[in-house]
Amino acid sequence: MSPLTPTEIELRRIHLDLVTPFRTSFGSQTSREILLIGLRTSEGVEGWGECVALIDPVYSPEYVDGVVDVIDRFMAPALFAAGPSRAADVVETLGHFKGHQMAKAALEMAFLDAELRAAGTTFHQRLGANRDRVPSGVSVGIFGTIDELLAAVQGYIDEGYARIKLKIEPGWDIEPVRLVRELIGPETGLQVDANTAYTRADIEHLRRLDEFDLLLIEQPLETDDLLGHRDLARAINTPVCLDESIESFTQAVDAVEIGAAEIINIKPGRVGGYLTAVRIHDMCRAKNIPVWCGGMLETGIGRAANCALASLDGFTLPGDISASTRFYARDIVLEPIAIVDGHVAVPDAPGLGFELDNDFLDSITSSVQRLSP
Ligand code: OSB
Ligand code: MG
Repeated sequence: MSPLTPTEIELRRIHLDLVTPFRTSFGSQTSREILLIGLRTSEGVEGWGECVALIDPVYSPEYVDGVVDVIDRFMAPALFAAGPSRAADVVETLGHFKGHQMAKAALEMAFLDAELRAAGTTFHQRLGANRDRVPSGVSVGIFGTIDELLAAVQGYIDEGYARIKLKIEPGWDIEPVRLVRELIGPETGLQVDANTAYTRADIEHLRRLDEFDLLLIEQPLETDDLLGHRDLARAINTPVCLDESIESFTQAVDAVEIGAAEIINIKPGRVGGYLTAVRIHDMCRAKNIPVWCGGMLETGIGRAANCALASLDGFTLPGDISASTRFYARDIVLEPIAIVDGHVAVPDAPGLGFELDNDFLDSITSSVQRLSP
């Protein structure tokens, strides 16, 4: 990969309505305000990244306005000052700024897309991944009634999804899981995600999930409660998987080492970028810890990149890589991710693997800010 010299970093905010409200233990979303990063370079190359930060700091500390601020004031100036850079240099260039993983990841992603396009290479090739399609799982929100939940799950089963993930919280756990397991039968993969809604006092309660043969329970306890997750993992049979708690390579190593993470949900945005995600994947593979690719309701930009990442061999569980239509009536890319036989195809276009639908993108753009050296 040849280094690229950034001449402009575009911060573009877009608005997209969700096809159906998505409720988790941290809140309900009906639309998304997403930050896209456009990178232009003196070599005449363009690349795009998608920031996975939500509009409020309710999943992690980051939120869209904060990301815009930290990029505008600190990160873009550092990248301009660094001059010609490869995507692999971005982590180090931004390394002296603490935290802000999603901001860093989105910037690295734009460099990655640009340099892959310049080289005429796909992300999949660069990763040296073997599979050309990956199984597709779907994340199902919390509903007002069990009937609505079962109807939604049946719809996803009819679409062919390879596994179902149910969002849970206290008061919406054992019974919904029991009824969904009855509906989908013993063969279809089923897992749950609590987004930190439980405490160490709930260990006995969560043990009741053991009878449903779940693939895993994702992030039951608080983000910083690694020892609580270790104790839970020892107490129940359902494998404990961490999402929110893993914000870096080191945290992944430590969580595995102490037995707090029996499985890891790898989200590139949460860990500071795709290249760090690959390092976590490699480490987990060496330690026989299964990983899967999480989702953050991405547009076709992030979805394309996630498909390529998830085609690495260590991603042995289906990811939250659903069809674009799971969340959006119309995607911002020309070839939205689609599901065929329960799988999504790994993109084979140079770059991260998407082409923007520029007319539609412009029509949903709420603001554009252009940063230059
Ligand atoms: O915890 O995995 C999560 C969406 C937003 C924030 C956090 C999470 C999720 C999901 C949806 O579960 C995953 C997807 O994009 O399909
Ligand atoms: Mg999660």
